[in-house]
Amino acid sequence: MVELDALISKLSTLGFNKVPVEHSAVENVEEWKKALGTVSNGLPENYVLTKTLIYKPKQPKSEPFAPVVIVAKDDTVFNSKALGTLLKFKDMRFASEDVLKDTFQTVKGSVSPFVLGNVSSEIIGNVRVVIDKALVNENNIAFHPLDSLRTVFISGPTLKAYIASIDGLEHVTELDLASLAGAAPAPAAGGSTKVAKKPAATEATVAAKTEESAGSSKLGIEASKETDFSKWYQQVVVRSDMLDYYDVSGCYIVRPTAYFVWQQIQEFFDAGIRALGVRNCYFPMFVSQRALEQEKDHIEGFAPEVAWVTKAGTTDLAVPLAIRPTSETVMYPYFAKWIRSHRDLPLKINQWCSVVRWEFKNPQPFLRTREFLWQEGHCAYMTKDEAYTEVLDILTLYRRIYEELLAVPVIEGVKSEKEKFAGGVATTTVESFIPATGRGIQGGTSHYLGQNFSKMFDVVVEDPEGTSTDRPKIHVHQTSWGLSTRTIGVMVMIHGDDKGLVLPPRVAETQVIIVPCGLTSKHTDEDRRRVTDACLTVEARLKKVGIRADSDLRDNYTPGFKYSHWEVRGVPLRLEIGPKDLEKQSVLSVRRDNFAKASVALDKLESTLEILLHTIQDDMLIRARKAFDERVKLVLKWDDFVPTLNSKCLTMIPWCEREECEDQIKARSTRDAINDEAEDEKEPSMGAKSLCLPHNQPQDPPIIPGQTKCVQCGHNAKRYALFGRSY
Ligand code: 86X
Repeated sequence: MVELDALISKLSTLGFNKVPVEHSAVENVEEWKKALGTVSNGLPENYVLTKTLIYKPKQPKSEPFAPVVIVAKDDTVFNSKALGTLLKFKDMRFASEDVLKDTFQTVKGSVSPFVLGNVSSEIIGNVRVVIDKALVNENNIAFHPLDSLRTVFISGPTLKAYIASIDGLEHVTELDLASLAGAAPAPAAGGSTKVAKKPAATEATVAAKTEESAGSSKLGIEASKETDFSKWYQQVVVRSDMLDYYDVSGCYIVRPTAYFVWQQIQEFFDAGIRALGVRNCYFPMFVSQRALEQEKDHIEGFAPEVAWVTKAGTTDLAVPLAIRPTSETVMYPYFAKWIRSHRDLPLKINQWCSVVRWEFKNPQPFLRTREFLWQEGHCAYMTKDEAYTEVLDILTLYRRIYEELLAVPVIEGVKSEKEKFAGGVATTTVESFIPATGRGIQGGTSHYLGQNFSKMFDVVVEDPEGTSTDRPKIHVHQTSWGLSTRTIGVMVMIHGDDKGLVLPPRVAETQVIIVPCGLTSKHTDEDRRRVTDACLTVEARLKKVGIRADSDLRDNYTPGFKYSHWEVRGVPLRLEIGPKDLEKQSVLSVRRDNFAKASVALDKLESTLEILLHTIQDDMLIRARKAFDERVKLVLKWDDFVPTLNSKCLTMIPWCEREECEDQIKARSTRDAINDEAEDEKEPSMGAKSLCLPHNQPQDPPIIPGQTKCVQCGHNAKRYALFGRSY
């Protein structure tokens, strides 16, 4: 696809010397006028708006596909039938959305002459371009470069030079389109019958209608990650086929592409915990009211989120049943039953399941959903040390899931008193960061519960050191830990780009997509078969060495369409195979993460691609870590704290660790409180929380006990803490 930067630099070689003007997305000329009316900088004094219409004339099957692209002044009314006659086409019809996307890689509402740059070499020779004479002497002609969020103003000569620069484009005509108004077909010789402009139900009306209903064809990504992050995220998760919306608010369908990622996480984690002696199991999803309330204290704050089943058919249940929001109250009564002697310890179990928390905050695919998939591990030990060791072992596994599978860097640490799980003694956490919004996000938690729950649920063993007459009871030391499908949302947010999803190879269901290309009408069926065979051979060779490869041999789609199709879906590597590649005994690889192309010799196919996939995986983590590191700022005085947050960064501060101070930090960093107008309504205005006290403390400058002061309150600082606005 034509890229904005490339387009602008090309235009500048053709006499264009302005920058594109940005505005809200527009779907028709009225909205366009309005949007430009709100632009304060960069608007020329006089300009004309345009419409670019694409037709697919009805043709005999024997003729090659010949779309017609009309570039006209927005208020030019013309008769398409007359134009058709002129161009020797019987029946002019608007091109379908399929043609827009397959041939021009665009969608309604974003069509401009620049989509000509997307047309494949097989088709471009048959495309007819008609330029409205009313445009050619204009100085500032408005077009959307690639999407409807921007406008460029170019001159008539630049427009013509651009069109002339398209390789292989042969049929370009300038026409006085307005003269084609009226019902009568114009004479075939291109003579212009002057007929008064007639507001007939001609193309102008039809075009306006189609532009209004433009919306999206739901294929490519229209929103920009940079300027409209939340819309971008929604489009990416849906259009990459990761997820679909469901008719229960806050609930989403996890589709195979995303579920595959989850299964890779499951496989890795299951192997990890098995090595630690943890066994999988499954407990019921229902909790009786009595059991749930057994740990009333810690449940209290959560009560509004608990979902209840109260009926079977029309009959009220005798006792309503809660659906587990987490399984402490489900499991721990059975810990009490199963654990009698120290020989029953340690007890280490994990379950993969879904839980339900009926939140009322605005839901977000993967990040905040009313039902979500997770694993919850629950273990019981004789001693604190054993328990705490496991807490940290699990945290390491969580970090490795993020870093090694999802290519997402995290910071390990421990939560503050205010942010820890209230039912436990200490909460350790892996914290990640979404650069696009500047917000931190908790990635997973591993708790040391101490003896709090064992006291509530009476999970005890007899002291093995005791005598036969005096065996005091010892409450066990417990841990619990959980990681959810939020992982997937974090991965999408960090790696995705304006073309869609970018998957790290380790979690991509398809790691390599093979696309045949370079076949033109000049090639024989034999050539075609040779290319297809080569694709299938390459696929088989890759599968044999464990690379998840697939070929896209659909014959009703152009290579360009297939490229975008797999780009939106995040496939890490594309192989293009054409007749010329086969002559050279090589194929062309194109990386999804940075679009780098390389020629791959067929005799080194397997080893080269194994290395390439590892390189992509590694580069993605390196790139993400760099973006993270750049945005964690050491802040040593309060005056820098809020400005740092406002520049979409996290802060690392010497901190006293007092809850009162944390409350003050939150209050003082809320935008309202500081009267700082949000530049973007969608930016977080909430105050900062402590995200964690990192295990890995900054060393420079060191915290000197009794000397280093807390950045906010001036009390003695204990450790560095990571603070930020967060999800
Ligand atoms: C806290 C604690 C803990 C096992 C984990 O963080 C990892 C896996 N559990 C979960 N928590 C609740 O206890 C809770 C309870 C109720 Cl009733 C609720 F509606 C929501 C909850 N959310 C979190």
